Amino acid sequence: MTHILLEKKGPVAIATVNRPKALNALNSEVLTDLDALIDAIQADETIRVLILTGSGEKAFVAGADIAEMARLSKAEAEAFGKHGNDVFRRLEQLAIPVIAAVNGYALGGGCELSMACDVRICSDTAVFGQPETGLGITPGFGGTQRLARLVGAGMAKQLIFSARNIKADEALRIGLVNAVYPPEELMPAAEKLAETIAKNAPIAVRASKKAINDGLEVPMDEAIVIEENLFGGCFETYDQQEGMGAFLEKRRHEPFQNR
Ligand code: DAK
Repeated sequence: MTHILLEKKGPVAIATVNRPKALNALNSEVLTDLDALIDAIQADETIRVLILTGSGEKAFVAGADIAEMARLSKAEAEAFGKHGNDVFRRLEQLAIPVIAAVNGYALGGGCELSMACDVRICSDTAVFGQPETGLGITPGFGGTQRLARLVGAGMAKQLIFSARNIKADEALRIGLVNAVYPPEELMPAAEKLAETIAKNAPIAVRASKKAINDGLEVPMDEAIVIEENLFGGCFETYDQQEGMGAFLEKRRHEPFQNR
C-alpha cells in the first residue's frame, strides 16, 4: 500500500491515510490501497478493531481527488463512483468494528469514508461536510444514503443542498460523531475505545455489528429474526459459556478466546 500506513498494537490495527500533499484526498490509488487494507485486515484473525485516521494535523480526508475527477466522462465518473462505493461497502461490512478518528477536514469523500465506519470520534479541529453540490456534482461515495441514515433525511438534505461545512461541535449535536477531543487526546481516546471493545467476546461483538447493520436494511419483523439467529449462534461458543459461567461463579472471566 503506497498511501496507507498500517500499524498493529496488540489486537488493534491503526490505518492512516497518508497522502499529505493533497490533504489525504482519495484518488484511485488510495481507493485501491483501502481495498488492500481490507484484505490485510480480513487475513489477520488476531485483529479485533480497526482505527482509521488521516496523516498530518490538518485533514482526515479532504474529499475525493478533485484533480482526478475534474475531467471524467459520464462513464468514467460512474466507474470512479463504483470503485469508491465498492470499497466503502466492504469497509462497512468488515466483520470487526471500525472507528474513524477524524483529525481534521472530513469533506465529501472524507465525510463519506468516516460514515462507512461504525463509530466516529473527532478532534475539536475537525470539519465535516458534503460540498459536492457546490462543485456541480452529487455526493458519490454513499453520502446521500449514509448521511440521511445517520442524522435523518431533513438534516442530511439541508447539509447536502447547502454544501455547508460544519465544525466538530455541530457534528456532535446532530449525532454525526459520538465524541469530540482536543487533537492530542484523539488517538489515545480511539485506542482506549478500541481496547475496551477488543476485550469483549469477539464473536459476540462481530455478531452485534452484523445484527445492527443487516437489521437496519430490512423491516423490523425480519430484523428481529436476524438478531435471534445471531444471538442463538453465540450459545455454541466457548466464550458464552465462559462469560456466563464466570458471572454465576462470581469470578472474573478468563480472556475471551474467539471460539
Ligand atoms: N482533491 C484534490 N486535492 C485537494 C483536495 C481534494 N479534495 N483538497 C485539498 N487538496 C489539495 C489542494 O489542491 C492543495 O494542493 P497544492 O495546491 O498544494 O498542490 C493541498 O491539498 C492543500 O490544500 P489547500 O491549499 O487548499 O489547503 P487550505 O488549508 O487552504 O484548505 C481545504 C483546506 C480542505 C478547505 C481546501 O483544500 C478544500 O476546500 N479542499 C476541497 C474540499 C472539497 O471540496 N472536498 C470534496 C471533494 S468532492 C462521485 C464520486 C465521488 C464524489 C462525488 C461523486 N461520483 C463518481 C458520482 C466525491 C466528491 C468529493 O469528495
